[in-house]
Amino acid sequence: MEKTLFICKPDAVRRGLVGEILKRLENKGLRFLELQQRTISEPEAKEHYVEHADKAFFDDLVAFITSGPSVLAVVTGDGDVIKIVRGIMGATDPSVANPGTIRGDLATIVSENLVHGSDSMTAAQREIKLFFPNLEA
Ligand code: RTP
Ligand code: MG
Repeated sequence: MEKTLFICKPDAVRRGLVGEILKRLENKGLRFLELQQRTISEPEAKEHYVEHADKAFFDDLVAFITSGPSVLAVVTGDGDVIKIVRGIMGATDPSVANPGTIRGDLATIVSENLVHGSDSMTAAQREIKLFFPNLEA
């Protein structure tokens, strides 16, 4: 079964929205192979977001994602799990994310958009290995 890395970012934990967010994935029929609350380290954050290393918002992004505990999950289920999770999340910018999605319903600004989900099979494998190195591939 396909697997994806899912993160409830520090804003989700601070706002007490973890249950609400995870419930949406569970209600869809997805399951958690791993589920862990911890603060992402700066080296992990830089590696995780390496594709954005040259962007103007990179330093703010790293500071934000390391600013407090996150909830990290490996999500699985039937079907195209990576695409399904991205759909439940909604567009990166909450101001254009559709109602019914996590970002569309619960967030307002792009820098605090509550959740992360891997955007491809290659990214999912890389990100799961980064945060859960002991999980079998
Ligand atoms: P993520 O990686 O966190 O799941 O989000 P995403 O795929 O929907 O968006 P991506 O393009 O990968 O951007 C990563 C995170 O960087 C922040 N961002 N800020 N213009 C900006 O200020 C800007 N653009 C992106 C967002 O928090 C986004 O989730
Ligand atoms: Mg991304």
